[in-house]
Amino acid sequence: MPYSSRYAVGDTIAAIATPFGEGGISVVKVSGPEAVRLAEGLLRSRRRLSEVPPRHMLHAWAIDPSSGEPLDEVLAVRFDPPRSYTGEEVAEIHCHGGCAVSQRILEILLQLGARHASPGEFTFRAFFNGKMDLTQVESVLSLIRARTEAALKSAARSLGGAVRRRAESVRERLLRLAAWIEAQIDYPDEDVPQAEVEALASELEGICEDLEDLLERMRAGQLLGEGIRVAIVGRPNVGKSSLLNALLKEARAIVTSIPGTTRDIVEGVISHKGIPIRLADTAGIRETIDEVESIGVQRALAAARESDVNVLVLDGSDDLTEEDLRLMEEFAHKPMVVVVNKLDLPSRITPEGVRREALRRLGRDLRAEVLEISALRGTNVEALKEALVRFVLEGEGGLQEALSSTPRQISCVLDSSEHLKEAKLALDEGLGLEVVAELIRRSLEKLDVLLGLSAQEDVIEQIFSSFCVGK
Ligand SMILES: Nc1nc2c(ncn2[C@@H]2O[C@H](COP(=O)(O)OP(=O)(O)OP(=O)(O)O)[C@@H](O)[C@H]2O)c(=O)[nH]1
Ligand SMILES: [Mg+2]
Repeated sequence: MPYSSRYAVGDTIAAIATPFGEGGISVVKVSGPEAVRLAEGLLRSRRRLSEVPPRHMLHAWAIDPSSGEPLDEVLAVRFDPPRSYTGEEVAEIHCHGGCAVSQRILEILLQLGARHASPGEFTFRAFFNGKMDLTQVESVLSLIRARTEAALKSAARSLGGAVRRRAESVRERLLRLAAWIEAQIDYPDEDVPQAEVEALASELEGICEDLEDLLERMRAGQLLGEGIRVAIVGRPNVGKSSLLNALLKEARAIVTSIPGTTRDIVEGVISHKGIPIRLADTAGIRETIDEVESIGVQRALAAARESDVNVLVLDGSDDLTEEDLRLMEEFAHKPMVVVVNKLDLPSRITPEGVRREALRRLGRDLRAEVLEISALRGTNVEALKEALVRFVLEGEGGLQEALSSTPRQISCVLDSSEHLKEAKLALDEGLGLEVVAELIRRSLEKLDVLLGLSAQEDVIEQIFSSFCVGK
């Protein structure tokens, strides 16, 4: 049973579910055993809320019980357990938008005996009552925060239980394997029929593949929510800041002809095909004795390490330098797009030339797209955006089936999958069924943490504390 000392359960809670400020309507939500009775304490209408069928709107007046004065003309609705968001009895009062009315209705409900809900408390009750697992809880937040349509879709899939169903199916298969091993463990290993050991090995492999597939979709979902982190790097004066400005279509970063202009990281976010691209313009990388610039160079290198993909900018009006090749070598191990800038000037570098030099330097083909652009004129900047999202579309197994997820979820699935790979290895190496069983048990534990079946109190509280009041 999920537990949290922050949230009590069993009493009736109330909160305003809509944002503070002016709007068409505001919704005051009440959940708990007394929800309908408390709402009836301030509603006047021809029928009582408890007499109307659940999920049917009732037209009513909200009355201030202390004065008998009408407050607002409202609509009210009730949901009976377990068919409500929290799984409990729920009443909602939909009043006119604006702060005063909803605030007064809430105050009356509190006077009548409701407790003001803490942030995320309605969702905690949904989790507590088994209406949602922890992955669905986290996708509520992703849904609220989604900034693009693609992110919204992947959050909706996770909220619908796509991660939960896949994790549960793996869990059930693992439980079956664990039970089978349990039954064999009393026999010496050599007595277990070889065919059955082979079946175990192939089932383990199949489950590992399912987890890998789940991971790929979750990573894609995370990229959709968080965006692709892109670091624009290169030696000084090649046009990195000009490129950032061209991508953002605004003069965000300072551009001058003096090498070493950018010192700190300059950030901006754009969106292409529904995928957020988080850009970081960085200081030109070179050896320097200037203390400020040198810190900037360290930050540039850190940004390039932490990014999902790097854009290495070269100055096409200049010769390819030793520094350019050194940077290419340094970043070649991760996704990269090489940009030959200043296409509007007479060119001294071609994409073919870049590939030839890279082959000589790296001893293998450059696994990166090479694009010619002009940051000054905006030529081919769209093609660069396209190349950046293509990397995600191809690298993360497509976004059609992306599932929104959090780093916590990804690390649970990753750990679970690692333990299973170890289990498979242990089986192949004949380490004995007891070792295999122990590794399967560890893998199962990680799935339990993922779903919140055995989540610790601090993890639960950390997740719910990022919610707003009324959710
Ligand atoms: N002709 C031409 N000039 C460009 C282009 N892109 C940048 N420049 C010029 O190159 C110079 C350096 O541009 P920046 O964008 O400041 O270069 P940077 O790479 O950010 O330089 P640092 O911040 O010093 O590392 C400026 O004079 C720009 O106007 C381009 O596409 N064509
Ligand atoms: Mg710059």
